[in-house]
Formats: sequence, C-alpha cells, structure tokens
Amino acid sequence: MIDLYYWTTPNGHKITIFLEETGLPYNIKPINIGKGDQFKPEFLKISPNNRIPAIVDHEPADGGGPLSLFESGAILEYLADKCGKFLPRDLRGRVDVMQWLFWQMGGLGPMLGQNHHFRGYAAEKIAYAIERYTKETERLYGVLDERLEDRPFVAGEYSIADIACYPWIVLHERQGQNLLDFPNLKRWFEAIQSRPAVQRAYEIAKTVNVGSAGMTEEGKKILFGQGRRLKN
Ligand SMILES: N[C@@H](CCC(=O)N[C@@H](CS)C(=O)NCC(=O)O)C(=O)O
Repeated sequence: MIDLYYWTTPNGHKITIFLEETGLPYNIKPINIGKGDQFKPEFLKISPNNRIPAIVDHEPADGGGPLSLFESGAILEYLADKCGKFLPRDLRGRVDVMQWLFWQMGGLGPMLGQNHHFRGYAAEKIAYAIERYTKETERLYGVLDERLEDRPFVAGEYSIADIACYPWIVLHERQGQNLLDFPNLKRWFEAIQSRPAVQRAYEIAKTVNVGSAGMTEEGKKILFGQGRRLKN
C-alpha cells in the first residue's frame, strides 16, 4: 500500500494519474497547502521541502521498512520502476523518457508556476513579469508541439514524461495560451484527457478538495510569504 500525501494541484495530479493508470493500491493523505498542513512536523519528516506530493511505500521492493519519497519526478520514476510501467527498460527508451521528465521538472513546471503566480495571484500586476512568463510558457509549449509532430507522446509511447507534463497543460487558458496555436500539443492533450485513469484522477481531486473556490487570501499569505522556516 502507498500513502500519498497530496493536494489538488498539478504536481499532486501527476501521482494520482500514475496510480490510477497502474491500479497500485493507495491511500490519500490530504495536505491542504492553503491551510498550512505542509508545515506540520509529521509531514516535514517525509517532505523536508514542505511541498506536496510525497509518498510512503509500505512494501518497498527491498523488503525493508517503509520508504518515503518527495519530489514528483523522483516519485514517478520510483513508482514506474516498482510497477514496470510507463518507463522503458531499455537504455535508450529510458534515457528518452528521463530527459523529458527532467525537462518538465526543471522547466515546464517552474516556469508555468511563475506564470500562474504573476498572471493570477500576485496582488501587484507587474507587466514585465507577466510578459516574461507568458512568453516563456509559449516557448515551452512550442518545444512540446514540435516534439509531438512525429510521435504520439513525448517519448514515443505514453510514459511518466507525459504524466508529468499533462496537469500543467490543463491550465493553458489561465497561462494565456490557446491550444489551437499548438495543433500537435492539442492532439496529445486530448488523447491524455480522454484516458479513463486521467478522468478518475481529476474526479478524485474533487472529493479531496471539496467546495474550494480557488485560492483564498489566507492561502496566499501562507503560500507566498514564506521565508526561512524556523526549527520546530
Ligand atoms: N518540484 C516539486 C514542486 C512541488 C510543489 O511546488 N508543490 C506545491 C503544490 S503544486 C506545494 O506543495 N506548495 C506548498 C508550499 O509552497 O508551501 C515537485 O515536483 O514535487
């Protein structure tokens, strides 16, 4: 059984999508990041960066005690290895998936996160920041669109690289992007959106984050005012 420390954000959705795709049994432990659950000492022991997602695998392959893991890319790689799914075993296939997974982790996720911040959440609307991150989003969408010109998924077959990218593309309107400008990406997006496991993952999100009307003022203070954490 896997314990999934989760909230209903793009990085959280990556892991519910993977778990729904594979049928690996899991148990959701909600961490409401808008209320500050990510700073609780029990959670920090598992996720020292105070961010979701994180997992605890109670049956790791080495037969040892529970194994905890944070960072969505590391979690996807670990779970893919555990299940033998969505990450090819051959050298070149694996490398191809991993480079796009790292591209998502180091580029697509952080840049689109800044886009959300400056376009949506920042109290002060700073034209330079909005322009910078909207343009960078457009550039990254273009890279994906080009990559998808001659293959159905980013590394050929559906993989953890697609699972990592998809939840960020879901929010394209909020990011100031029109999928009609990226026809290959649009085709890829619709193919993933129609997968039953992906639909289940987004339905599960609604049962965890009940009745939330988006970011609250309290949530903004908790999420955007963070400096160095004081030791508990
Ligand atoms: N690189 C990390 C990023 C995780 C991340 O940014 N999680 C956000 C939600 S999408 C979070 O937990 N934020 C809580 C906070 O900032 O305190 C990953 O991919 O796991």
